[in-house]
Amino acid sequence: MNPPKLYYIALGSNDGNRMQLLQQAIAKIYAEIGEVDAISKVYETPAWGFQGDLFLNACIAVSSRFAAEEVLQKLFVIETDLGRIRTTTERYSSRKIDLDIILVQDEIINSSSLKVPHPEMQNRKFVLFPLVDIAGKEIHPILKTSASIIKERLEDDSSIEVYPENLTSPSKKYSFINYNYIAVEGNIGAGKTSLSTMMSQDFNAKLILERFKDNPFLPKFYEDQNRYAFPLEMSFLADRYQQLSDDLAQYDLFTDFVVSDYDVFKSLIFAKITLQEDEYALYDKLFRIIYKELVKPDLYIYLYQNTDRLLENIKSRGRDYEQNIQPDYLIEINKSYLSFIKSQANIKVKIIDISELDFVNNRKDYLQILAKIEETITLA
Ligand code: PH2
Ligand code: MG
Ligand code: MG
Repeated sequence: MNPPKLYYIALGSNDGNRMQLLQQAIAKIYAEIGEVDAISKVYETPAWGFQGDLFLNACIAVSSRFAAEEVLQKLFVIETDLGRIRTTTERYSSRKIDLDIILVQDEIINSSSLKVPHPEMQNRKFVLFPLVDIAGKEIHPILKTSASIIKERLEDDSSIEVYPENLTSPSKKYSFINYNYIAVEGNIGAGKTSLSTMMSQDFNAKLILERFKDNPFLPKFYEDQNRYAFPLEMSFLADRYQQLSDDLAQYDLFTDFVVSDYDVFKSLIFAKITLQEDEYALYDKLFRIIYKELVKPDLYIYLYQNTDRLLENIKSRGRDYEQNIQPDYLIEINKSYLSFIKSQANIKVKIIDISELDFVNNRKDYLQILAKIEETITLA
């Protein structure tokens, strides 16, 4: 999961209800592209390079996990949704909304569809004034100078006025960041690692990921279940106990916010399915002793995903030893999780049905999941 990148996006409008169009564009950028970290003042400027009505211009900083080409495509769709009509005849014409990528961190992009930094930025007051409000110190990766210095060197002598209204940020404040420890659970391939990684990036949380790769019994187990189930489950339990007790001890659970992509109880859930009855009885005894010692999550999230999509995800992530997993096995794991969840009176659990969602590729779906997590705050 790529960490978010910081995009500076210039907004302009000289046709229709300009202020409303800028605000609507920001709302859509927040819903489709990423967190809006900063918003400049609004400036009124004469149309530059063509005859037309006065523009309102502004600039925003957006942190997004999407690649620049994807962001460009999404901006294009937002422009169209807001009534932008592109004429092919003239170079410039009046427009309801124009959304341009100005800077993407220190990246230089030179594709046929996208040039970053925006090749005209150093010549335009209507870009640099708002940009410097929020990004004065950012260095232009080709000119090797800061946005503030580029602004001082401007030769554009057109007029520019601060507009007396401000744009507002659509960003939400979430109370769930006050939890100390959230565990994200779910079936194999449900998206536990993706969701916990995204949350840790966006909310500055410490991330604990299961070290599944290190388990030497896992590939053997998928070859010969009966023979390797017990050592597999024992070694998972030992690893999980060690990791959670080490990692959780490392953080100050009163000040840090920790997210993990598993909860230690999964050991018992899997053991119940994979072990013989007598083996399971022994395993359960050991599990209870270990479980007592561990910090429990303040919130246990269960991502429910349907079997077909689990199988698709398992296929597309391509771990060799997982490729023979059968639908029945996944169905049984899901049942086992749900019966565990029912039996837990002392842990706050939130089941989130993600079978109709794609939170990795679709930010609206991700925001919907965050809203569901936020609901748990008001639950007793
Ligand atoms: N955008 C243009 C051309 N001219 N002039 C002003 N004042 N503001 C703009 O945003 C603008 C422009 C091409 O995108
Ligand atoms: Mg433009
Ligand atoms: Mg444009």
